[in-house]
Amino acid sequence: MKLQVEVLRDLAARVLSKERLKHTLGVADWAERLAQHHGLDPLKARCAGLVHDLAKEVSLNNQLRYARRWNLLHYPEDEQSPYVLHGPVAAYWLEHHYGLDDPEILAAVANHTLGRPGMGKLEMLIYSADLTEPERDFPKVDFLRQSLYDDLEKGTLACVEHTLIYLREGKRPIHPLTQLTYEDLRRRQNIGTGSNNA
Ligand code: DGI
Ligand code: FE
Ligand code: FE
Repeated sequence: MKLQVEVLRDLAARVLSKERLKHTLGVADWAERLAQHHGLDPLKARCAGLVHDLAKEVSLNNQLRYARRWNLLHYPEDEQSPYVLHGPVAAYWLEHHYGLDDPEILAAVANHTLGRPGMGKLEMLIYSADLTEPERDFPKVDFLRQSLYDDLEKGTLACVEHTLIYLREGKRPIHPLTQLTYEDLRRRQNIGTGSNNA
């Protein structure tokens, strides 16, 4: 399937509320800019940004129903915190019902909320751009934006670390994939620097 930005933008505009669309367009712009800066494919980044939250406004009950039907439940926490399912549900729908066949975009959409160990560059980009798009406003957001601009891997690690702290402070359960993503990114960066104190 040829990637057509206008078609995906229209799709997002059709299924999302005004507020969520604004966020979505912010993610798409910021992801595209970061992709250009880091030598990644800006078109893929924009497309992934445009569709990442496509299932976000489906009721949680229906997200759970789809996730069961499509075998997307892998952890008990998926059912305990079903709002983490909108990425995998959107990716499955885009692949099987919409014909989107780019594996990097599908992975970036599926893993944009929790990450996963072994994330590729586009997955990191969408995970991080989602947290730091221009509409986001929290004390550390400018620091995270600059980190991402300086170094995508280090910036993504800082984003996952921020999410872990935010969840802990709010006494919310940490999904195993968030923890595993954090440990994986730390390990990869230690290997990159030759350090062995993981
Ligand atoms: O869909 P968005 O709001 O744009 O952003 P998102 O897909 O990153 O979802 C953000 C929500 O996901 C936010 O409320 C925190 C939550 N989240 C991310 N990682 C975890 C998590 N929630 C729990 N309980 N555990 C996690 O590890
Ligand atoms: Fe999301
Ligand atoms: Fe989002």
